[in-house]
Amino acid sequence: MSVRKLLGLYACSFLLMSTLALEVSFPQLHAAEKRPNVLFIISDDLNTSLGCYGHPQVTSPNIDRIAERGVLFDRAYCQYPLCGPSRNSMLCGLYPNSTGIHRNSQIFRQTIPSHQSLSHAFRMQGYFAARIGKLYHYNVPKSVGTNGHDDPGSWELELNPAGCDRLLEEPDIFSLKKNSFGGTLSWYASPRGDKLHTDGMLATDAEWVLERCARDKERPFFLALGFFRPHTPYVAPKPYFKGYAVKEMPLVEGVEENVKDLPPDALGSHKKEHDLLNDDLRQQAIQAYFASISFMDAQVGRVLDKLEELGLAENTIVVFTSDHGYHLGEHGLWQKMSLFEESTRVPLIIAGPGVKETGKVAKTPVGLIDLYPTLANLCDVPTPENLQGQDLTPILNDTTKEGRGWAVSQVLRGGRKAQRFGYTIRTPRWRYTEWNNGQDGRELYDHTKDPLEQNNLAKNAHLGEIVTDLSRKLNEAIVGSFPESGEIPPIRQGVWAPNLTDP
Ligand SMILES: [Ca+2]
Repeated sequence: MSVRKLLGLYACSFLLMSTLALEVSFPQLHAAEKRPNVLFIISDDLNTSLGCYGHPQVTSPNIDRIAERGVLFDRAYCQYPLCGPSRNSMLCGLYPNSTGIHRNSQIFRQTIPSHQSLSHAFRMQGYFAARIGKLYHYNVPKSVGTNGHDDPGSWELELNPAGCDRLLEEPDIFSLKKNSFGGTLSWYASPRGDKLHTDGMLATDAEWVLERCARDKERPFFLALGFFRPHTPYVAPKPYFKGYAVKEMPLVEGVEENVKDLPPDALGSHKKEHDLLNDDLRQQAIQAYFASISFMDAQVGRVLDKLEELGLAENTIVVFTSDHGYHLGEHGLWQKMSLFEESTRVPLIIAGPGVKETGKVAKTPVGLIDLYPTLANLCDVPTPENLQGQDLTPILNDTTKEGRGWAVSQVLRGGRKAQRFGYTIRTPRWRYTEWNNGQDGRELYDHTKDPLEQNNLAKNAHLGEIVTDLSRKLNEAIVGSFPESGEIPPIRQGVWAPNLTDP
């Protein structure tokens, strides 16, 4: 037999075996045209200051469009009010006690390296999975233009544009703390147009990826798009500032009176430089935060338009969310890392195939942890057995369904030697919080009378039974937030953990 014939036979049998392997590994590939795509949009540090969430001033016509054709979750909560821990939890479908990630600049491959992330599970079923911008943790703005603390195994394509906000304008940005932009309040009304900004470039890249996805009719896609705004620095093109007159920006009144009944850890996210704020600076900061939201919303609109133009909208599930909420002066706090409603509550909207109750609002508390099992179910993607969230599909079909009926969030206080957790549970009526197992204080708020959480009822004798009941519920949820071993997985150095060095 000639070498050529031998090679030919080998090639034939290899092809045959490859085809068989494909049949075995990807049994659903042939049904690809029926499987829905996923467009997963996440904004950074965005609270519910959106038109569709009833905000009286912020305009967000494009995110509102998603809500009109989907289900809006009115009580959706992050599991940890900080970028890295929240995103690892959401994308792993595990509580932070099970990912082992409670701080930024870490990735779950350091703690649970063999776990399949959300998009990894889609990849295993033949989906094309792409990331544009911030999905896992990124230092903003330092890591913009890099992979940040990304997990390469989650994606087939990663795009990291950097715009004028990162490359040109930093010397012009006003900041409460000199030369610090991402960690503190900082803002700038840019003279440059949308498409020169990082988030504008993200939308342009998303258009490009969608055009290529549209050509491949056989292969569904999971496109994850992580916008950076309204994370600090609040940089947006000037025209977006015009809709928000500085003097009309809302100031929080009566803070001193309000915080008297709070345990110190409840206010542990306060930063020293926030004491430099006066009312004028507060209003300027809020104006820039709102402008950044409207700018980001316009970029979301460009991507939605492209989805429609390409005829992809009908078979694409669109998710819009954020990694945690944000304070704008409530309880004297700014930014994130508290367990109050403003810091834990996130926008969450799911639209597209499989969502029956279009334009409806679901009131039952849910968590970002629920996204993984929900999207996997909607797309018939098998998941790891240890996921800890619930499938929201029944609520997408009937928004009066209660599901689990509560959501839990946690946060770390103290330095590495004195670290202790605070945990909070949100039910339809109550928020109940325990600091360091209750040893460092408790909080109880009745949302039917006190939506701004200004009256801590934890010490009211006549609510003793409520406190006992919620404490039991919270502590059961905490036990359930750990892996089967009961131990938080340690951070391991030297395991596969690429891209962990900041530029
Ligand atoms: Ca964030």
